[in-house]
Amino acid sequence: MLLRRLVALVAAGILATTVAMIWPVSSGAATAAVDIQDSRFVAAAITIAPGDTVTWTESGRGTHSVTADDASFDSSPSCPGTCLGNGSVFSHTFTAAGVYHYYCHIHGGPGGQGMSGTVTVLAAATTTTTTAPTTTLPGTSPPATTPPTAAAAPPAVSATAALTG
Ligand SMILES: [Cu+2]
Repeated sequence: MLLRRLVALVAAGILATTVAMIWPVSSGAATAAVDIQDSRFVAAAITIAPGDTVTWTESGRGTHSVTADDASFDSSPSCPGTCLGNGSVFSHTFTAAGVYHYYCHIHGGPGGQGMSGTVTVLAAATTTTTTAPTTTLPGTSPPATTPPTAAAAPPAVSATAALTG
């Protein structure tokens, strides 16, 4: 009986662990994908939540870079020279809200020139909460809640009385 319950608990634990391992989205952070083509980013403008990771995958034949206007990230600081080639993947996690402009060292420039894109990171509080309207009917104010009175302490039993009784 007890053994069967224990086995069930262990089985449930293993199942939960397995699900957590093959299902890594449980943390809440998401991944957005941008395709690096010749010579543009697709989609050029994306919107994500704080903590999300953007993954750029090069599918073109030329070489490119993913370089932030404010230098907060750069896939290829020494590009031209060493750049992203076909099949290369670059990813960056955005934690702070804001609009991040980026460009390709070879085919673009800061300020949205040529091959460029934007990542918009929304403010942290993006969960929409629907507040139900509070209607107060006249004359139906709820009775003032009185805190429950503390239960009377049980009379102390005198040890001597018990002994002499
Ligand atoms: Cu490029």
